[in-house]
Amino acid sequence: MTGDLFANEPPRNLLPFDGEVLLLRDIMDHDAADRTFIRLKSGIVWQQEIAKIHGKEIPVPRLTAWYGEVAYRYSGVYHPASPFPSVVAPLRKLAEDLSGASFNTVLLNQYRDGRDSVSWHADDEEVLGDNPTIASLTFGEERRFHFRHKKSGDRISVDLPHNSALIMSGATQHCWVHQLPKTAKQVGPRINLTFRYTCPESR
Ligand SMILES: O=C(O)CCC(=O)C(=O)O
Ligand SMILES: [Mn+2]
Repeated sequence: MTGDLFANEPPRNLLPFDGEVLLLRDIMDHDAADRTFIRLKSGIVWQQEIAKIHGKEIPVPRLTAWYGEVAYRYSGVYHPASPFPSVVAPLRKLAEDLSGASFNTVLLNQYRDGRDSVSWHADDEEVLGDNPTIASLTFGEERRFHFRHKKSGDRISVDLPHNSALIMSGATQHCWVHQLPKTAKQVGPRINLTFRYTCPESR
């Protein structure tokens, strides 16, 4: 499969050191990708999470959903195990085929417009294990994504197009932080799914 997909342009590591990040384009047939976006947008029960910052309750600037075979505590919110919906199950299989890793949990983000964002962070929680592989699928509007090295401050930017996968592995989460900043441009919605393997014994 990957042989056909990347026959013309094999993906190269976007990071100069301390990790590996590959951008895979056109991960499925164009019509299937458009249908997947529509099904995710209307078929997922999207949540507006509220973060407590210095005692103040602030709506998180994006909509989220979470599914997984194991329970998970994220930003102080307990998510009981809940099965992958029918639109997400084949995307997990695709993410596994593309990355060669296994995933049992997924976090979905919907960025409604340019005011939605996710700020600097690394997905380096203990329950994700050492050097986790994370497959991050994009459908909908293209947005710019940034990496910043935790020690040197080096920065890398990459535009994440519709129907693409960003595969992050090796030391990426330990050595780099990432963000999806707001944009002043008029942009439509973007949906992102980050597939992860969460250690069940760490619940
Ligand atoms: O929207 C993205 O591309 C990334 C989201 C992200 O970093 C996360 O959910 O941890
Ligand atoms: Mn992340």
